[in-house]
Amino acid sequence: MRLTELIANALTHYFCKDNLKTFVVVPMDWEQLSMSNEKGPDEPFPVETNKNKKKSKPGMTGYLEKLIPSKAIIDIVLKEDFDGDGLEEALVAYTELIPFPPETSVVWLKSEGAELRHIVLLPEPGRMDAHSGIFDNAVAADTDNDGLPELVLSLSADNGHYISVSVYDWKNGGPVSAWKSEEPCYLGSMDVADIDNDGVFEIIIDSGIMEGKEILALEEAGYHMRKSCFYKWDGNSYAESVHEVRMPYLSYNSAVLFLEYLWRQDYKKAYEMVLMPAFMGLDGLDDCSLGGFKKYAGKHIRPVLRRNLSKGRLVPSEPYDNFCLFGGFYDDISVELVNRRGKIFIQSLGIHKKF
Ligand SMILES: [Ca+2]
Ligand SMILES: [Ca+2]
Ligand SMILES: [Ca+2]
Repeated sequence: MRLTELIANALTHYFCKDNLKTFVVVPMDWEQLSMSNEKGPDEPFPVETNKNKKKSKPGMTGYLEKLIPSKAIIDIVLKEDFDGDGLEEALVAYTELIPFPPETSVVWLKSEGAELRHIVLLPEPGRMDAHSGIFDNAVAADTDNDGLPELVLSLSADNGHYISVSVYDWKNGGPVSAWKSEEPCYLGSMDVADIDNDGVFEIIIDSGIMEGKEILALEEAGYHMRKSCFYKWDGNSYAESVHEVRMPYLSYNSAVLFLEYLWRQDYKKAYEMVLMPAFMGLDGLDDCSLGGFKKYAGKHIRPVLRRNLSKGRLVPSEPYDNFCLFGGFYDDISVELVNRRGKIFIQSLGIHKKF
């Protein structure tokens, strides 16, 4: 077929369409012509069109039902104006569990006139296998202060042990990779919020850290101390800053650190964390100095830690804002916490003999 015939053929199809209820059957040649005409030099993803001629549900739903394998699990559905043309596009992430390992895909679906077109957006290969996870979070938010949303995508891999966060921006009519977290984040979670109230969103990534292992049994399902970082657009890229861990992990981190300081006999640091005189009860009324605390902890707490840790590490239970529990061989140790003027203090420590 010659080029003029191709164009004429395509135009006929174009003007015969009335609305999105009718799928455009684009001739194969036109699809190729369309791709070669529209794909600019900077466009990194192939543009495809739906070629299925069967009758289908109208609109984006029908289009995607034909496109996505029927056994795939839909992870995320977003509808936003990503490219700033005033019309909303659909973004759908899905996972195919069979064959193993699972494979993830992200499809961006846009209407152009009465025609729907899609681009398959796959996660970039990183240190972890990018195709063997599932998308656990996706947010459309303006993180770079240009007034248009980017796609912030969190891929959870290795049975949820690691997440990797990517940002896609829209340039030259299609999505391009704008940023990705450097390291996979252990037991991570992603959120987007305007934490400094300047009208631009920051990307927040919380993740587990291995601190506390001196006293804690960090089994597979155990609770880990967490850290939090936020990533703020600096005009060129996303600059990393420390963010405060949210509750209940703020309490949990405090409780673990407190027990660890006592175990290491770092009484000064432990003392700075307690609410006095409450922590020592009646013993604290006459002397709640560092010296008094050291004597109290040496007599009532360290022997308990010693006898339990001689038999194995403590097993943490689900943390709460004001209460954290650690199971030892002989005793359960509870740590009660209180928030005073925005700071967490250790209010009391309970020892509960098991037998
Ligand atoms: Ca749009
Ligand atoms: Ca933006
Ligand atoms: Ca902000």
